[in-house]
Amino acid sequence: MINNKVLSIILGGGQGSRLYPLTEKRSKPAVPIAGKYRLVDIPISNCINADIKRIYVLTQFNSASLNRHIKNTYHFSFFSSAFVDVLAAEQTPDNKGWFQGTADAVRQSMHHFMRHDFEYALILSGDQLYQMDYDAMIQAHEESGAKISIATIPVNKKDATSFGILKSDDNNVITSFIEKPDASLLPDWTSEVSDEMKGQGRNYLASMGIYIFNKDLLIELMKDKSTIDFGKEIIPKSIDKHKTLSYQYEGYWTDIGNIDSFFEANIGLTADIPDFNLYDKKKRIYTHARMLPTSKIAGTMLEKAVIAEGCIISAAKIEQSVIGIRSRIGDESTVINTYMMGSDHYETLEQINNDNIEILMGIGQRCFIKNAIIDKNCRIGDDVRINGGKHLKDKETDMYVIKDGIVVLKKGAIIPKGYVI
Ligand code: ADQ
Ligand code: ADP
Repeated sequence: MINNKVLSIILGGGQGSRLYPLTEKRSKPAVPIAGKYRLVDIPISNCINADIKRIYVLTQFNSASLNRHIKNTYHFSFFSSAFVDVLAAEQTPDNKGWFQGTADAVRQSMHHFMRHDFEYALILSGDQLYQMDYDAMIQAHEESGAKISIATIPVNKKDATSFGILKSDDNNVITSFIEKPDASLLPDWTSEVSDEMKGQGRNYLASMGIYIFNKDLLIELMKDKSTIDFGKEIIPKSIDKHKTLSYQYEGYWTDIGNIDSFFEANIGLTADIPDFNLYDKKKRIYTHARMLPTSKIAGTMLEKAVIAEGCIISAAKIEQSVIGIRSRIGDESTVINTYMMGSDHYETLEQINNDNIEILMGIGQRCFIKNAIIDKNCRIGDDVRINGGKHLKDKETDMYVIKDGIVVLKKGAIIPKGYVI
C-alpha cells in the first residue's frame, strides 16, 4: 500500500559540523547508528511504517556511502511508484551551491517534488531518534482543516532554549511561536500540559521540526526567496495567516545532532528497557540486509552489550557498549561505555597473515577503551589505552577528536601499539 496523498522530504543536514568527525567523509544521513543502521533509516522507516513510500532525502553533499546504502536497501516493486531518492545541493545557473537553510533546501528542490501528485508535504528532520505514527498526524491535520501542522512535544526549561517554542489555543491551533527563545523570555512561554508532563517539569511546548504543509501553500511560501529556514522565518511568518495545528506527541523523541547526544542515544540502547525500542514488531526499523554470519564470542564477560551481526570477539569484558557489524575485538581487551561502529568488510586470512599489515582492523589485544566512539574500519593496535571522560580537553589530531570528553576515532584511523589517549 502507498499513501498517495503524501510526499516525504527528509532534511539530511546542513553544512553544520556538529557531528564532525563522523561527517568528515560521509554525508550526515549516512552516519552509522545502533550498530547496523544509518541515521536516515529512522525517518525512512517511520515513513514506510505509515505507508508513505515516496521519499526524498535532501543532503548537503553526495556521499558514496549514502547512495550505496539507499540503493542497496530500499527496493520497491517494479510496478510501484515508491522510491527513496537522494537530492544533493547542486550548482545551477541560479544557485551558487549549498542549501542555505532548511527552507532553502526545500526551495531548491521544488522542481523535483513538482513532478509528483501529492496533497501534503511531510517535512522531517534527519537527525532525530523516535518512532512516530505519521498517519495519525496526517489524520489530525485533515480533520482540523489546518494548512500547516507541526508535531510538538513538552520539554523542560533547560531544553526550551534550543527549540522552537509555541503556544496554542483550546483547539490546538498555534497562536504564537518563537524560535530558540532566550532564557530571559521563557516565563512568558509556558503551556498547559498533561499532569504527567507537568510532573517532569516539561511545561514548554517545543516544535519537533516535523511539519505537514498543504501542497498549494508550500508552493506559495517557497516563492519568497528571503526565507531561509522553517524555524526562523517560515513558521513565525505563517501562523497569523494560515491555520497551523499543534500535533502533540508524548513518546520518546531525541535530537541526535551533536556528538554528545549521538553518543547518549547509542549508549542508551544498552539499557534494560531502552527508551527507543528496536524490538517493536509493528514499528520496524529497516536497514541494509547484509546477510552477515552470526557473531562469535569467546571468553568475554558481557554486561549490557548490544552486539551486531558478523562480529568475532574474544575480549575480556564488554560493558554498556554497542558493537557494530563485523567488529573484531582481541584477547584480554576491555571495552566500556563505547560505541564501536564496526567494519565495512572482513580482512581475508591472506591479508591477516601478510606481514605488511601490522595492525588488523578492529581492536587488538589487551586494550582498554572507555567513553569512545570508534568510527568504521579503525585499526587499534595491541595494548592501546583510551580513557575518555570529562578530564580530557577538546582536541583534534589526525587520528581522533575529543569532544565533551568523548574520544571519537576517525574513520579508518590507525592507532599504533601501546598508544595512550
Ligand atoms: P534545528 O534542529 O536547530 O531546529 P536546523 O538546524 O534547521 O534546525 O535543522 C533541522 C533539520 O534540517 C536537521 O535535520 C538538519 O540536519 C537539517 N538541515 C539543516 N540545514 C540544512 C540544509 N541547509 N540542508 C538540508 N538539511 C538541513 C529545528 C526547528 C526548531 C525545532 C527543532 C527540533 O527550527 O523550531 O524545535 O528543529 O529539533
Ligand atoms: P554496510 O555493510 O555498512 O552496508 P556498504 O554497503 O557500504 O556497508 O559496503 C561496505 C563497503 O566496503 C562496500 O563498498 C564494499 O565494496 C567495501 N568493501 C568490501 N570489501 C572490501 C575490501 N576488502 N576492501 C575495501 N573495501 C571493501
